[in-house]
Amino acid sequence: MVLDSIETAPREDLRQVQDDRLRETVRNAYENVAFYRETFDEAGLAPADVESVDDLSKLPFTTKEDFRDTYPTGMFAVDMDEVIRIHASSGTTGKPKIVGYTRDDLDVWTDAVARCLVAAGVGPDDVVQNAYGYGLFTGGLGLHQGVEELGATVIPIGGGNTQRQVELLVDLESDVLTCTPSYALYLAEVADDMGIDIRDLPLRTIIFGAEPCTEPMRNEIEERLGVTGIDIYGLSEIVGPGVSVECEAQAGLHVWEDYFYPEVIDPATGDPVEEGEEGELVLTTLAKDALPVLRYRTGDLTTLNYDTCKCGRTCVRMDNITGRSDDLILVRGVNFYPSEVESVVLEFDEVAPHYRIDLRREGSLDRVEITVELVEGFDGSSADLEDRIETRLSNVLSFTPDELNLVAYGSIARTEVGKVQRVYDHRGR
Ligand code: DLL
Repeated sequence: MVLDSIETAPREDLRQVQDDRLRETVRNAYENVAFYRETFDEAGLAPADVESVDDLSKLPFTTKEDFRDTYPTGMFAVDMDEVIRIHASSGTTGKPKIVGYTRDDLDVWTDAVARCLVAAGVGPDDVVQNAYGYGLFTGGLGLHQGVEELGATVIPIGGGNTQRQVELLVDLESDVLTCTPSYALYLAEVADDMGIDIRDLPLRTIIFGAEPCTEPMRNEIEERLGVTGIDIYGLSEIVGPGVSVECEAQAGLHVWEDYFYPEVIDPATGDPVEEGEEGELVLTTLAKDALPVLRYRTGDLTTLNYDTCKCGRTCVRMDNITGRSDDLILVRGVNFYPSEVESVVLEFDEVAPHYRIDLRREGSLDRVEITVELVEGFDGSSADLEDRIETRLSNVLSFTPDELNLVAYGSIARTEVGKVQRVYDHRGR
C-alpha cells in the first residue's frame, strides 16, 4: 500500500518534479533569505544557474553553524505572520535551531509522516500510541498530525509517564507505538515490573527514531516486545520526523524524494561519494516555503541505494543511521563509533542492552571506560565474562578499553523523556 502515486512513479517523472521544485526553492531562498543571497553572491552564482538537481553541487553547503549565526529566525523566507508553527531542534549545546512552518509546509510534513505510517503498515483502523515528546521537539506533533491525516486513532500521551503508557497499551489495545528505541526497551522493563509481558498484548509495530539504533538493538526490541521495529528518520532543520522511513521489508529507509533531495558526501572533502558508499547525508528541501534549506550537512552517516524496493516504491533508500560524523570518538590515535560498542555489548546474552562510555583524561592520557549492565539475576562468573567482552571489544575496536565495568541490572540510568545519552566526555576540552 502506498499513500501517494509519486512513491512508485518512474524515476524520470520524479526527476521532473524535483527539478521544478528545486528551481522554485532556490528562487525563494535567494529572494527572501539574506544568508542565501550572500552565499550565492560570494560564489558568483545566480538562481538561474540552478536549472536541475544536477546543478546542486555548484552550491555551497548549509551548516548547523549557519542556523546558529542567524538565530532565531534569520533563515526564514517568510514574514512571521505567515508562520503558523514553530519548533526547535533538541540540540544539547548552544542555542537551539528554531524552525517555522507555513500552513502549506505543515501540509507537506503531515503528508510525509502519513506516507511513513502507511509504509510501516499502519492503517485507518489502527490505534497509535504516540510516546514522542510534544512541544518544541518535532517528534510528538509530527507523528500526531500524520496519524490524524490517515484517520487512525492517535493517543497523544507524549514522553514519560511510563506506567500509564503500559496501562494504555493494555486498556486501549494500541496496535502501534511510536517512541525512541531506548524508550521502547525501558517500557518493556517497566511492564515487566508491573507483571505485564508486552508480547502478550496486541501491540504489533514500533516506529522508532530520533536516536541511532544498531541492528542488534533492533532485534532486542523486536524480541523483547514481540513487535516489528520500523525505523523513521528526520531532523528539525529539514522538517522533523518523516524525511524517510522503512517499509515492512525493513530494507533501508525510503526518502520522500519529491520533498527532500538527498546527497551523500565525503565528510572530509565535501565531494560526492560513489553510489553505495558511506558518507554524510546532505539534504535539500524541495517543497518548503518558510524555511527553504539548500544542501544541509546533517552530520548523519549513511549510504544511498537507488534499486526499486520489493514494496514497489521507486524512491531512493538510505541505510539506517548508526552514527553521526561528530560521534566519532578519538582516543590515543584510534577512533571508534559508540555503535560499535553497542553491537559488541548486544552479542552477549549475559548483559542487558544498556551501556555507557565515559572518556576521562589522566595526566596527558585519555582513558576510555565502558560500563555495561548484567542481566537481571546473573549468577555466572563476572571475571570470565569480563575477559570475553574485553577480547571482543579489542577485536572490533582495535584497542582495549582502560576499564570495563560490569554493573548490576538497573544501575545505568534510563532515559524516560528525550534522547538517550551514552557517551560522557569528562575531558573538558
Ligand atoms: O529527532 C526528529 C525525529 C523525531 C525523528 C521522531 C524521528 C522520530 P532532531 O531533534 O532535530 O529531530 O534531531 C535530528 O536525530 O540528525 C539524527 O542525528 C538523529 N536521528 C533522527 N532520527 C534518527 C534515526 C528528530 N531514525 C537528529 N536513526 C538527526 C538515527 C536519528 N538517528
